Amino acid sequence: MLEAQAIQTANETEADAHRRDLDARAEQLQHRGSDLESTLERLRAFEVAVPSWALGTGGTRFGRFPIEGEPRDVYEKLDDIAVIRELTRATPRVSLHIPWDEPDDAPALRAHAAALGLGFDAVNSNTFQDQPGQSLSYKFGSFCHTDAAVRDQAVAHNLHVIEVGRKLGSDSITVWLADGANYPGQMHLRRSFERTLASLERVYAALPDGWRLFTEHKPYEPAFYATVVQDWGSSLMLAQALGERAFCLVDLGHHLPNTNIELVVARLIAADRLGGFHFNDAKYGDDDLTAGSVRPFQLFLVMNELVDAARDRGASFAPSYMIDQSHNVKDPIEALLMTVDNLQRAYAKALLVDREALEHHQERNDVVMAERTLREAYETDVRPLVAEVRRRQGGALDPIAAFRASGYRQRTAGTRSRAGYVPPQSL
Ligand code: RM4
Ligand code: MN
Ligand code: MN
Repeated sequence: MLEAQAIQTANETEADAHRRDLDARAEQLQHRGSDLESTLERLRAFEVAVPSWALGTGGTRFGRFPIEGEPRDVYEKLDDIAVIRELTRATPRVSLHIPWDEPDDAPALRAHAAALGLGFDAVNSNTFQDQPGQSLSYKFGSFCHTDAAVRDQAVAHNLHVIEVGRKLGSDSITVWLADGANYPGQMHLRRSFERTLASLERVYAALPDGWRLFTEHKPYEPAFYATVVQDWGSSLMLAQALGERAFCLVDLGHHLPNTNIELVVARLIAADRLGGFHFNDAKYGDDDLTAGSVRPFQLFLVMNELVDAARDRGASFAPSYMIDQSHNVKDPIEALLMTVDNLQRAYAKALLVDREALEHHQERNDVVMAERTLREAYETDVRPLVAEVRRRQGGALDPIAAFRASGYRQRTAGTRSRAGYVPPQSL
């Protein structure tokens, strides 16, 4: 946690400038016919889960450059996520990865989280790597494997992950499969999918009451010729075959270049199967960069679909929002603070879209005015709105400035000795 007055002290230095910016924005919005208070209220409802694997410095297969003070275990990761929650007031849940962050004592971890004001979002299974001591290898797949014993092992792992999640108070499991082939002919394209579905059916059958199962598609990597769950169509086929508690998870980095991701989102909403997101950004592939850093307009267009769907569907429309990033060169805490801020900005802009006007222009095929309606919202400087939502909940006007001023990283550098410490996985 931060020291008691850290956020207030940091906010005092920004208070006057913030008030001026907010007043100016309020006047502008009033002039346009938008209501500031109701926008702030809806923006406040936006929450996103932080993945346990994002707090240590990430890496690539070429190397990893750790920083002083990064967390050494899952308890310290939660401590860091609690700091992100204190500063942003928008990250009350953690998405846990098993076995990377497997708790030795789940009730103790749950109590540690609760003391920090945190709960648990979807738990994530891992059959994309062999773990030490594991009897059978996933080299040629897990759920799709030709050998029933390997499939059984992968199913058993997922049931274990559900059990851990149940103890933590989670209510969903995300399954991302690396299963696929590197060469033509290696894998029977239809049968591998059938075996994957049959394995997932066993996981689905074990879901506790009130739980949901998310399948996450990804076009390539680590399989470079064919991936079993390569796209949203395959993911949707699985969800529809499994049952009404199975949904598709959209990781923004899991699309081929130029894919219209907002259209993918719209289709999954239409099928009532959009389960959630892994937010991040990408230039080329599954780059796991800060959400909104490279393609902020795309992020806005995705948020626009979500706000539009919430308007049509009401309270029943509640996808899980999660982050999935790897921080190779930024301090992970600062990267996540930036991420949450970027997500809130994109969401705030989407809230400002004049939907009546947009529909009016769409109905009349007025292309220019329809596009201008979107641009008007996108080009609004919503930073004062996002800061105000944080301030009203006790968070920081400028989370990164407050974080730097707090000295938290210097303190952890002093207290988290790396002697005997095994660094996190490089992906
Ligand atoms: C995958 C996928 C999963 C994540 C792993 C670490 O590419 O995005 O969601 O758990 O990476
Ligand atoms: Mn992901
Ligand atoms: Mn990924």
